[in-house]
Amino acid sequence: MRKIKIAFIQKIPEDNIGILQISSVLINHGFSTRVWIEGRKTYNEVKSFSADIIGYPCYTGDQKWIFSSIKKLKAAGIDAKVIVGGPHATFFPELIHNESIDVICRGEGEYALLDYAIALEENKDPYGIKNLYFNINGEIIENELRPLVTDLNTLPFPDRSYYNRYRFLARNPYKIFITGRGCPFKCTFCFNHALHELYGKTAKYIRRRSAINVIEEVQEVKHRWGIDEIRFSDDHFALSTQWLKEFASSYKKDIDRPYTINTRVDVLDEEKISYLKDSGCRLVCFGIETGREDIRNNVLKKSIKDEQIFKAAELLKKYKIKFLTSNIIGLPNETSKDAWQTIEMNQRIGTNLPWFSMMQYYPGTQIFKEAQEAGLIAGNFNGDELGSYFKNDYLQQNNIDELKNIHSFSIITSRYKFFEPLAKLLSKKCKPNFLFRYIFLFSYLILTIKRANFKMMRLLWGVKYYLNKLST
Ligand code: B12
Ligand code: SF4
Repeated sequence: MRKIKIAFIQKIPEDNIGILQISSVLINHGFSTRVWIEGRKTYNEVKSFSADIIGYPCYTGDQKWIFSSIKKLKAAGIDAKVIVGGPHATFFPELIHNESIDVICRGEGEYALLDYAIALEENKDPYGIKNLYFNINGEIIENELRPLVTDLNTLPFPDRSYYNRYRFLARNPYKIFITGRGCPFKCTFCFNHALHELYGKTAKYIRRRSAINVIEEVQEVKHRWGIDEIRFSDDHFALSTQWLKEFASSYKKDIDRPYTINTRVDVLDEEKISYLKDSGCRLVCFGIETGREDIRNNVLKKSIKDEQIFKAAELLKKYKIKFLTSNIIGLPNETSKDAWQTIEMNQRIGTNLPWFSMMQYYPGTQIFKEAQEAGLIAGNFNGDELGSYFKNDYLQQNNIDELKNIHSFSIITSRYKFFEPLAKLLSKKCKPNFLFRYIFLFSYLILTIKRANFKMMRLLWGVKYYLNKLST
């Protein structure tokens, strides 16, 4: 066993596959690691663990939480190297200028953090390690990116051993899995095109684990901790017919649990849907984004036609698979008429679970640049204002109040058309207010309960989860 110890601290009690994956690579190389979900006892426990390196995964909007967590580390007398990775560190490497951070990791973290831990273990100079930026008393060192992990089957399964300490997570009926990395599309609002560009055209960006490798991992988790339902968090689960065919036949035989996936409608055909149905897929999530086909394709570069959405919805209904749609309100220069068109499209296809976010402008994305150039977001915007998918208080657009109201009524009017005339009137005439927000929060709660397919035991788990969150 090596001397150097690595602690990870995450904010929310969900399986964070990124850090679990890095942790398993470190363990395989003889390092001790541990993952904490931040709570009251965390800092004392991290101190007793005597961590040498403390790693944080950072999503845009989480940076303030990370800074406050680092302060608590220092207050507890913990003197370890702090490394921040994940999407925000990748697209906003300026984070390294914050003096409380020693290192940031851009892109994939497995072998970058491993090399860093080895360098500290062996007292070697770490400053040339690829993917890493260093802040040495104000002097910044920036290293280039290393190639992506090409064969995902070579990675050990994510280290889920923190289930042994967080029993409520072990009992979580939903387990999250990732079967691949990368997406071939270039939607302007998503991190994929930005990451692809960062790695360059020649990089093998789209990678998939073999179906057998995935089934083996699911079997192991099912055996050790139990699984009620699976959420495959891949951006595109149904990309390849051959992969899906192989997966579906083993899954039914060896796992046999309901599952949910994300995919695009243009890749869904009857053959794929039949494999999904036969193997137990309960819910398919896909993006409509906006009901305006021209905006969807010209501004968002989604490359999805309305007719492809209608066709996929019909096929999913034919096979009795429920569907959740992702929709966005608050696109650049969006009018209230455009936003209502999005809601009307959901009414028309009979979406079971219409999910609506307010547009999030993440640094590094094409749409962020365009909105900034058009003066829709302030020049010094650095993502600190981002936080929840459902808020956007920084878009400098005249109709932002009306758009916020439409968002508040979006779920309810997508399901109940008769509510639309009143919702239109209220959205136009009133300022955003707490009553409208409560209407949104209530409809979102119902959507979440339906999405989770709650049974009594799951409901009890959900209550325990929140009590646990409150007590930590
Ligand atoms: C599943 C998922 C979720 C789940 C679980 C999140 C979690 N904590 O794991 C839920 C639904 C809870 C969720 C919530 C959110 N998510 Co989310 N999510 C995803 C999704 C679909 C998969 C994540 C995943 O497991 N990827 C696979 C792993 C292997 O990759 P990875 O996480 O990027 O990790 C690698 C590197 O980033 C790096 N790395 C990551 N952490 C660290 C830490 C250290 C120390 C180091 C060295 C390296 C490192 O190494 C890892 C291995 O190579 C991604 C999209 C995607 N395809 O990645 C979006 C994504 C990560 N989410 C995103 C966002 C914005 C969020 C939210 C902030 C949304 C919100 N406003 O509430 C929250 C934040 C939650 C939180 N604080 O943890 C964005 C991030 C964009 C950005 N610029 O930050 C993404 C990229 C989607 C997008 N639309 O662009 N999410
Ligand atoms: S298809 Fe989905 S995952 Fe792929 S780039 Fe577009 S939004 Fe991102």
